[in-house]
Amino acid sequence: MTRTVLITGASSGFGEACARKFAASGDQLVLLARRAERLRALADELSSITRVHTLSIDITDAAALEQALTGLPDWSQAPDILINNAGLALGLEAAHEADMQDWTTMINTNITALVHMTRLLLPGMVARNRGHIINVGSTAGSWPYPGGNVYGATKAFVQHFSRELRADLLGRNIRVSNIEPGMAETEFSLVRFKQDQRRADNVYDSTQPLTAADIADIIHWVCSVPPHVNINALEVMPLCQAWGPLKIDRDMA
Ligand code: NDP
Ligand code: 8X3
Repeated sequence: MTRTVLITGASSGFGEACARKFAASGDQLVLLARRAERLRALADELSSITRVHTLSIDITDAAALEQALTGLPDWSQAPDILINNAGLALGLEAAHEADMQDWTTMINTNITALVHMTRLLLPGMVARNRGHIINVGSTAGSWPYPGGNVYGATKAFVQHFSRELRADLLGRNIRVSNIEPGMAETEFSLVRFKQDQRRADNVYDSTQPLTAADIADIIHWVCSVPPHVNINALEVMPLCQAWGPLKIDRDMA
């Protein structure tokens, strides 16, 4: 069966890789991001194998989001799968030094826009009694690290919101899954460090991080298990990443 998949943050990284993966399995796509040219190039490439519609909007613009969804072409008006992937980290400063605007942007994108998109699509899924919401959380939602502060907290929200959705949707054929990746090489660090390429490269130096394709393969699989199976959460790290011991400051005594 051909599924309609709406992917937010489809202009790079996980979202772009998901677009390629779902297109390859014959699913039709609605792709959302701000960078129109990136989306257009991807749509041009994939339109030889499937139907693609693009929404070049800022997902934090509530009015633009609502308008874009009301203007969807007929074939794409009933998404079977929503991949809530658009998101970002900004900065790695300690909480007392972080930029308040960065915090606001992360909250608006990773929490408010994700909730808004979900609220807009969920009534249709409930009416059709069919759907799957994939939220892209992070290991940062479970495991704090210095400088993660608001970013990690937004992903903790996404983790718990995913569980709350499952509770509300019990008894319906609607699945909810939170995918929680660790270190993956995408444009994530370039965005976090505000286009400082050297700083971004340092994050992945001498490691073998996850790739966007790794995550797309996992999301595609989570959407392809039998309909009675719900993957609630899936945490994944590269083999080269794990926890360290809790820190102890021995100068404080
Ligand atoms: P990228 O920076 O490569 O991709 C982020 C995507 O989000 C882009 O397509 C970007 O598009 C889109 N986006 C950001 N802000 C907005 C906005 N206001 N409106 C519309 N689209 C927006 O990073 P990743 O692929 O790594 O990130 C995808 C998700 O995965 C994020 O939620 C991130 O937090 C999460 N994640 C990433 C990890 C990693 O290590 N890479 C690990 C765990 C989770 P555009 O700029 O064109 O708008
Ligand atoms: C992205 C992974 O560890 O940089 O969510 O926060 S991390």
